[in-house]
Parts: sequence; structure tokens; C-alpha cells
Amino acid sequence: MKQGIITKGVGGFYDVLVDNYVVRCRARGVFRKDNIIPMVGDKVMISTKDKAIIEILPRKNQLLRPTVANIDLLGIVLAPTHPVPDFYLIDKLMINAEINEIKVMLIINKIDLVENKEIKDIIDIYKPTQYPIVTLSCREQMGFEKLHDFIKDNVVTLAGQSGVGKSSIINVLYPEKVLETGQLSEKIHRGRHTTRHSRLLVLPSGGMIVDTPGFSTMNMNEVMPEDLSYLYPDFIDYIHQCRFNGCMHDKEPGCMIKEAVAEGSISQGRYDRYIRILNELREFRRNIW
Ligand SMILES: Nc1nc2c(ncn2[C@@H]2O[C@H](COP(=O)(O)OP(=O)(O)OP(=O)(O)O)[C@@H](O)[C@H]2O)c(=O)[nH]1
Ligand SMILES: [Mg+2]
Ligand SMILES: [Zn+2]
Repeated sequence: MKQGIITKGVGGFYDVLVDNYVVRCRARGVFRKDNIIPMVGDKVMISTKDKAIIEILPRKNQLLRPTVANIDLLGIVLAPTHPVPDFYLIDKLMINAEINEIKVMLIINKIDLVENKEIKDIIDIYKPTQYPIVTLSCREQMGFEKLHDFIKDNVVTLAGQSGVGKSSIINVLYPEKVLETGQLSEKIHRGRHTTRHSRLLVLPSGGMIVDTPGFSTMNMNEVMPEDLSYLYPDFIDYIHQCRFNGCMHDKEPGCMIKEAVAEGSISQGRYDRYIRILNELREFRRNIW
């Protein structure tokens, strides 16, 4: 028996990194019974003789979109253009990380494509969250020192729309291990889904980084509508100052969140998307009860 970490799972097999080599393993049926499916990032015990995963060690956390276990930090990658940022998806990724108590950083890639003003506009949306923000260009290889500081000693997962440059970022960090990247389709301005399966890499610095496929939808139905605002770090300071206990920050008078939006302390877009997500959660609850 040896302990390792799952770096990749494809078609019922799992690559498990043990010491310095990778063993391709099957998963024993035992987890299926318990409804536990091995994930990238899982720490596992394997039998090197049978090439089988025997036990999945308890998870610190897990994300389902993208699917990965034991993450220290979720790096949410966006590009100011090509593709046009989907802030709704970005906000949902942030909420998802908050639910699972995973630290967040925002990575703005492809800064070579736009003027500083456009980058600043994006930073302004997320500055009140106090999530660290790193600006990068893979093309110009700019901004990577700061990214390195966040990655070392951590297990970092990159997530974000298809085509924002997740695989490209890892290729700059780790030039020896070249991942496939995709050309953007000019017509639809969306990346091809070039990364099909999550993959964990150990960086020369010692940190680990997971490349994940881009995706465009995600639901968060497990969140109760009244809990949603607590998953917004930029809202937290105001939540308890609202006139009404249990204010949902929607149509209620005396709402300090709305006041903070009016004053510019919270981004209008963040708030509008909060209302959109709130209404989706309400709709979901209405339909299941
Ligand atoms: N101009 C510019 N292009 C970049 C930059 N980073 C990546 N690209 C290009 O953007 C395209 C998509 O990059 P990928 O790394 O494949 O994107 P991805 O996020 O891994 O996409 P999926 O695997 O589909 O989720 C490629 O054509 C890259 O060359 C950058 O900093 N500047
Ligand atoms: Mg990719
Ligand atoms: Zn309120």
C-alpha cells in the first residue's frame, strides 16, 4: 500500500502520483457503493501490485464544477476580451468557492489585448471583495512573479470560461509539460473546449496546479435564498445594518447593500447579478416544494 494523489481520471482509470512516478489504477467497487467517485486531487491509498485504488482519504473540500478535491485556492481566470467575460459565471464560481470554504483569487489574463482602462474597470468590480487580483499576459509573459507567490506550497485549481487561457497559464509556469491550448473560434468568440479532463500538475516550485475544462453553466441550488448574500464578501460589512432583520436586499426599504451600491462601494453589476441568482434560487425552491 502506498499513498498518492490522483492527477487525472479518464474512462474508469485514474493516474495516481506516488513518490515521483505515476501509476494508472482502477478504482475498487467499494466506493461506488458509498456513492463516492474518485476525483482529481484526491489523496488515495493504492495497491501498487494490483494497480488499484483501495481507499480515498477524507477530503478537505470538493468542488463539483469543476470537479476537484482538496483545493487550497481557486484561481478564477477571465480575459477582458476574447472571450467577452461572463461575470455571471465568475460570480457563481466565487459563490461556489465560498460555500466550500476555498480561498479565491481572480486572474485577469490577456491584458495585452486591451487598454489599461478596461482592466481597471474589471478590477473595480471585484476590488470590494478583497480577493487578490493578478493581471497576466501569457503572450507577453507578464505578471507571473505575483502568480508564483500565490501558487507555491498550495494546491491551486484554475477555473473559468473556455478560451480564457487556463492551459496557457500553466504552460508558462511549467514549460516542460506542454498542455494543449486552443485557438479561439473567430466566429463565435468562444474557445474550443480543448481541455476535456481536469489534470493536476506538480510545479517545479513545489505547488500543485489543476487545469480544468471551461464550461458555461452551473447551478447552485443547494444555497437557500436567504443565505446567498453571506457568500458575497463585498456585502458582508453591510448585511447587518439593513433596517429589517432577514433583509434579502431586494425590494426592502432601508437596505444598506442597496445604499452601498448607490454610493459605489459595491459594484452595480455584482448587485444586479446577485438579484438574478437570488431569483433563480427562489424559483428553484418554489418548484421543489
Ligand atoms: N493575446 C493573448 N492570447 C492568449 C493569452 N493567453 C492565452 N491566449 C490564447 O487564448 C487561446 C485559448 O487559450 P487556452 O489556454 O486553450 O484556454 P483555456 O482556458 O485552457 O480553454 P479551455 O481548455 O477550452 O477551457 C489560445 O489561442 C491562446 O494562445 C494571452 O495572454 N494573450
Ligand atoms: Mg484548457
Ligand atoms: Zn438589505
